[in-house]
Amino acid sequence: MDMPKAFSRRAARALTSALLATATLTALSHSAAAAGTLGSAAAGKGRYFGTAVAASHLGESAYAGTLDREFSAVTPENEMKWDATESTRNTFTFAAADQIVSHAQSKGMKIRGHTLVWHSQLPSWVSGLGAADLRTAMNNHITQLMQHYKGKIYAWDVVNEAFQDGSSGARRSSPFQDKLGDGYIEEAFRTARSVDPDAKLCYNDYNTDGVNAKSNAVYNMVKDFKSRGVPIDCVGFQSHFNSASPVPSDYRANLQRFADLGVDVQITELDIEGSGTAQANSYATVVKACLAVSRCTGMTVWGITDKYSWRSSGTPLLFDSNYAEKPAYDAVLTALGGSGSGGGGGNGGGTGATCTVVFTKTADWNDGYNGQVTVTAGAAPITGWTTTVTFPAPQKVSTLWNGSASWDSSGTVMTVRPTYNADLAAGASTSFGFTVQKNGSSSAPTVGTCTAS
Ligand code: G2I
Repeated sequence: MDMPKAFSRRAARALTSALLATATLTALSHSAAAAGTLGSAAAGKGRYFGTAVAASHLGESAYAGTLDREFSAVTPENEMKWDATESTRNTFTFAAADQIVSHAQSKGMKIRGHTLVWHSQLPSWVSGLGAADLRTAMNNHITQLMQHYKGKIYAWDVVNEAFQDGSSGARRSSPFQDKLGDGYIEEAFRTARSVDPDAKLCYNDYNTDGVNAKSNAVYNMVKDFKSRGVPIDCVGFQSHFNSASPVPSDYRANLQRFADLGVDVQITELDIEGSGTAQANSYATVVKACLAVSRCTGMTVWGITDKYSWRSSGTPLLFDSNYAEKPAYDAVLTALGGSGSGGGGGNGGGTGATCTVVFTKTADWNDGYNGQVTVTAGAAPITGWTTTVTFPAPQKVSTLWNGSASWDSSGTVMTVRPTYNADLAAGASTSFGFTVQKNGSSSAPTVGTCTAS
């Protein structure tokens, strides 16, 4: 009885689905809320769970399917960088980044903008400029990007990796540092605030995850910014770990000391090389650290599948190259308060029963909107489905049609099962809809997993 893990997971899901079909509404609510996905489990803790995304993979159904099922936030991996958006001075190219942004928006995902001012992936024309021209170009670049995405970005990495590694605590040499001096960082943040006052403005770096000379230097800069009223809202901790650079023992304490300065903290590019239990344990440590710091607003892994990771050979992510959930996935889900086994995932029954869900806003007015979720069966016919819809507080659902709802204890996660529309032929769709009172929040809800039987 040595079953491969993926098979036993699917079998467990089939069993879960079968049980759900006959369970009471209350039991349904508990089971579905406990199962969850990374995004829905994180939402239960008031956090987002994001991933870096490459526009070039969005057409791959397993890639987009895993993204849509599991994640509640995205960061374009390369598409918003300077070389991608302004390779020629003052000619802006947004197509690839726009693709990610509209995909994320259609799913109600948060978007982190990455990154405005960085020494790397900088077109050569920038390094050729004199100081005055460089200042103009930097502010223009910030302005054009932030204006293009105004109102759509949760947080921008305004300045990325501006400090040196090692014990010096010094700024890294770059065209900005070398020609404009220390003040360029402050200037970038001030310009950013003036363009999109609603976006959170972050400083983002690596090797700053524990208390060390580099993180001390960033800490002192943030402290200085806060004391002088320079606009900064958050600090990103990239968290690229491996055996040479493991999760530091003072990781949580380091996040906390930054939060204590009055900024949010976010884990922005998490990946941990390794495999099996050791990798899973390290991931759990990181997630628990974020959950222990109330101002840690969310975490982002630096990619979905090992096959597309920037360090693929180190297998640092939560899904293997076939998109199977790794032990690290289970550990993260469990740490987030979801269930690491038998729950989650978009693929339902062991007989090949699967379904997917897509949310669309069908009407929008001052204090309310109508939403519709389309449920589509996969390659096999299905006889039942359930899915979750998570609403940003304080939104309230006033009516639901073509589905039957149960709610989690927080009143934000609605689990929906069919009324008359449980049976779907392979590839066929049904939909349910609802009216929502905004109560001041216009954000879109997030659809969770679709589980079929
Ligand atoms: O290096 C890991 C990350 C460190 N922090 C900042 C992040 O922005 C950075 O991401 C990586 C991307 O994951 C890579 O995908 O940044 C690299 C560039 O510094 C990205 O690599 C580049 C390759 O160097 C290019 O040759 C390639 O054209 O990706 C490009 C697009 O595939």
